Amino acid sequence: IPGVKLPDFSQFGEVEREGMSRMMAATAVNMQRSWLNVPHVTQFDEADITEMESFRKAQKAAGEKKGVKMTPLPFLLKACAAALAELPQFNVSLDMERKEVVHKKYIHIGIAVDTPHGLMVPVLRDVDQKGLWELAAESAELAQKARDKQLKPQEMQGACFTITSLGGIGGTAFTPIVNTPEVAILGVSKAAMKPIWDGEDFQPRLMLPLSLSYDHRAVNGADAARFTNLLTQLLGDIRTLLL
Ligand code: CAO
Repeated sequence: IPGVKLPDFSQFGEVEREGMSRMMAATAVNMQRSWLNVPHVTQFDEADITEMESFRKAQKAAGEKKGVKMTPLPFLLKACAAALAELPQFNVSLDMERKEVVHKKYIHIGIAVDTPHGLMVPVLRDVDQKGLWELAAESAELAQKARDKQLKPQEMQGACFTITSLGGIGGTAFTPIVNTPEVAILGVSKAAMKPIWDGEDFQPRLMLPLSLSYDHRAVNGADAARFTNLLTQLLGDIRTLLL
């Protein structure tokens, strides 16, 4: 690709140069690799999490006893694990050299963690086999290790899918970059109370914006709509996660 020729910025005003950290340089290469290799499409949807949130808030005392904070993230992990099991075309990698699709029989999910030294993506293993408390404790521990630069290389490997949640910060939607060789990533924005028509009236419902970016070589648009549909069903009635 044509390079970007930099002008001498000092002709426009004062500037200062600073070396990139190793992590910033590595992230830049990975992002560009994904951006250039993967034909990206992003599917948007909204999940009604009114009941999920009242259940989550009701766990506050139990969480204090256990020393674990229940955020929306464990519910998202569980719902994504169920969707990956139900729609296994999302749990693959493409081997373009051998013209093969690699189907994975395990469900490991990466979580994007914002740290002072850059973006890190620790991986929770066998998410389908774990409960919400276990996922809450493990994701908090991995996020803390990421912030403390204590993650081991194997704790950042093997993800089938990634969740990137900006819900604690804000925004209504975004278009995440697929963490190739995974074929999809779920972006989560900030839940907001909205008037939703129930057929007779508008009801105040807490709506969670979802942005699913996917590799269009591996997944087609109809499947992406099925995936976000399924996520909205699972998050809309978390009892279905038990089925
Ligand atoms: N909508 C509204 N509120 C949300 C929310 C959402 N979608 N998701 C989380 N929140 C709330 C939490 O409930 C919590 O509020 P309370 O203290 O009142 O319960 C608050 O926001 C903070 O949550 P958190 O961010 O500490 O916890 P989390 O489990 O939601 O997220 C983690 C953990 C590691 C994903 C997060 O800390 C983080 O690093 N996010 C940024 C990821 C990122 O940078 N992505 C971009 C990658 S591409 O450049």
